[in-house]
Amino acid sequence: MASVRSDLTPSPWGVTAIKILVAGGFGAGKTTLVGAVSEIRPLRTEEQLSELGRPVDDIAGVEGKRTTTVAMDFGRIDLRPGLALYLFGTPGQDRFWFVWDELAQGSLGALVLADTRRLADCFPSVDFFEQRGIPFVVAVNCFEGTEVFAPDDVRAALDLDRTVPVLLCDARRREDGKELLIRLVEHAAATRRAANRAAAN
Ligand SMILES: Nc1nc2c(ncn2[C@@H]2O[C@H](COP(=O)(O)OP(=O)(O)OP(=O)(O)O)[C@@H](O)[C@H]2O)c(=O)[nH]1
Ligand SMILES: [Mg+2]
Repeated sequence: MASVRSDLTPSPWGVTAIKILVAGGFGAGKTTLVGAVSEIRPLRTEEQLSELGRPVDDIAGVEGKRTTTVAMDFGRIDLRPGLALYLFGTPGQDRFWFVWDELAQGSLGALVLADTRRLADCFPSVDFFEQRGIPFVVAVNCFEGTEVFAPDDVRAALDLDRTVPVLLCDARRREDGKELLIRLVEHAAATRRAANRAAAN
């Protein structure tokens, strides 16, 4: 897969391209978020959930779900003129883990979507980005009818570092998605500055 440059140096034609991953557990709303914010028609790789998959596809809590991502989602948004974000949505199910390393190459950071009905499902994403030193923001997707938890409670439950932003969102709302992406880019830039300072001392 061709990698997308995700440093903050503009290309010769003046556009800075940043690669962002949208991760999180099965059914947390990754495909929905990429589709909501993308300014191009998003690429999706959705397949029907089938009776055969029932023993391995745990749809408890998302019983209305009919399809699942089997490779990736792809979208693009210009946060401002000259700053393009390329969004790569990961597949949520364990059996597609093998594509994650490839997808993560060259990424500036990640959004980790969390569903508080199945919070533990986002642990593997959190571990993945922590282990690789990839900055991430946790976005709690507030599905209707579910209990709303304060961001600090979610941070404690996930045992996150206090520097990791935790935000509430509705993955279907474009404005929420944009806000998350802005926070992520700011967080990644702050993380990089802190690392550079530490290296200089
Ligand atoms: N009510 C509500 N439904 C949502 C929201 N976000 C996603 N959904 C629905 O929840 C289901 C799961 O969303 P997806 O975007 O497919 O989730 P996903 O994380 O891409 O799922 P996988 O690729 O299978 O891991 C879909 O039926 C969406 O329409 C939300 O914020 N509120
Ligand atoms: Mg999906």
